Amino acid sequence: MIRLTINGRTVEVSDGATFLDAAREAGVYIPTLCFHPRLPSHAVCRMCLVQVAGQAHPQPACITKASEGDVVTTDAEELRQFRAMDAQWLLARHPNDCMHCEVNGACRLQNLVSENQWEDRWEKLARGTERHPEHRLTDHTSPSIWRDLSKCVECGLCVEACGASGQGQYVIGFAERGTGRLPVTVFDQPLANTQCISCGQCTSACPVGALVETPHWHDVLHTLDGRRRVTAVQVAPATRIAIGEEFGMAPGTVSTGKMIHALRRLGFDYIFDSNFGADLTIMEEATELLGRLAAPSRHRLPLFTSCCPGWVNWVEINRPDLLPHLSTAKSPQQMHGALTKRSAFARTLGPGFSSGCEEPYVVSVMPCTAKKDEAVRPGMAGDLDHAVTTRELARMIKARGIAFHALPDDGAFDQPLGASTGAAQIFAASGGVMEAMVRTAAHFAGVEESLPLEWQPLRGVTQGVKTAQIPGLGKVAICNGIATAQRLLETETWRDEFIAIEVMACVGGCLGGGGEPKSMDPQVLEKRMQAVYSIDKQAPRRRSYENPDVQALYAEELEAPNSVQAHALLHTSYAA
Ligand code: HC1
Ligand code: SF4
Repeated sequence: MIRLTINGRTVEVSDGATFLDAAREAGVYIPTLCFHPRLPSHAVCRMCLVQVAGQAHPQPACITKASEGDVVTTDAEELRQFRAMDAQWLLARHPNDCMHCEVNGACRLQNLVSENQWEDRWEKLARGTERHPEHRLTDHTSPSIWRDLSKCVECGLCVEACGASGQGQYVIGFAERGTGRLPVTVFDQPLANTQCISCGQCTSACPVGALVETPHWHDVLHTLDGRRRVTAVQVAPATRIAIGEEFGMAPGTVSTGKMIHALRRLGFDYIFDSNFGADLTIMEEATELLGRLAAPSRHRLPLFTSCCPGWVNWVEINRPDLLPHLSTAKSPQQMHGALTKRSAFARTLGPGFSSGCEEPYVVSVMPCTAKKDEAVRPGMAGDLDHAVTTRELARMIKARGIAFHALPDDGAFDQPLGASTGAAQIFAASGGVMEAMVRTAAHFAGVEESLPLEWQPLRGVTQGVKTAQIPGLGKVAICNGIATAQRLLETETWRDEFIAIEVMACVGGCLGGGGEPKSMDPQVLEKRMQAVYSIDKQAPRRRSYENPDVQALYAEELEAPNSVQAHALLHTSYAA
């Protein structure tokens, strides 16, 4: 351990801790902009400069390691001057349009300006205009991600999140020097023309509004305000355990009931649960797995899960030879949307769900930016109208002045498209789709009695491959993050070793998705994951085949998993 003093307070930290770590331990606030707890720091913003006794120049607290006996000052007038000068440089090149910015109220630069009363330092200068004319700074070509590089603060967090420290996709990298330096795509192409998989991890890392999810929440509010059709919303399993963070609640707080009340106040007629779709996905996917295991040829094994659209995008872009391995089952979002819009099952809900010219207006709330892309992809476009992120839902709630924290936590989903099991809830965590599938596949294969319900080796947020041997079925693998999947697919053994592989593009699974609240808590993924498994633990039913409304859907309309009727509504195809 190391003992040092910060602003007169003595604090003990472990070897290797930075001054920023030590300050947090001592309860001392140091401003930061380019720092992110889960990505490497490059100390480019200089907001965290501190004075260390005996050193001639201030040091960046985010990368400078503490030493025994250090005496550190964080709030000297000289440091305030340095920070103000750096902020002036950033602000001079930043557009003065906070009121219209997608991250207004959630921007770390805006917060710094407000905390330090730097508003008068906002004298606009042109930004690299010779090298980057205005039309090259904004890019709205992707269905999932918008870029506005005029807002970029050059922190480099998007480059890290997309590249070596995160997704391993290297879609974004720095180009140029000096005032022209910007994180651009390869050959400065619009995002839609690149190998971007739409995962949104760059938007999660961006501290400002340079990278955001393609915003659809304005359209949703507009439609709700002028409502002429029945409106329905479905909510992903990962949203209910994170939406509270947008309203100051601790990571891992389950706020399902408050969220449902908020959606009703926004004006939705029906609040459904994507978890119903997740149970249905398991019925289809488990049946598909057993069918492939029984087939004479192994050429479609191992089966790859297909509910993560970032992963599906990656396969289509990078390894079209693997497309036959993907489950043809649509994701829960798409299954649920297709059912809400086009099934006889939903029509029993009444007028507005009727077939013919009027379909209900259907929205999904997802922790994921790639779900926007999935909602418009060929073969599935039309299953729903808009996919918004958890962050966008928070913006809608704030825009309508709904006091989220004051809402009662007893809201309930509408039925029958709102019933679900614990197996559906664990979809939100890396390993959860596989664990849910094992629970039902084991039942279908007649080996359930001898197997545990919970599979601890498949759980956890640690990056890497998790595996388990399932007696009576075979060995399964989980790739926690797209970079892990890439590494597994480079091995020789994956084809023969596993019967099924789950891939979630984002580390942690959907609970770490690119549309979840941005968090500076280093433990945020663990806390959200605990919340997911606690919901499963308390659920009265924990296996997808036990969902009574899923059973009713098969009995009344679809006959059986993988039937012709099920294929027409619930399955899709892929293209290179
Ligand atoms: Fe997911 Fe899924 S779990 S993909 O992780 O299969 O986004 O939460 O909604 O569709 O149910 C995301 C989460 C989500 C789908 C389900
Ligand atoms: Fe990279 Fe994902 Fe951002 Fe695309 S969405 S640029 S793949 S981090």
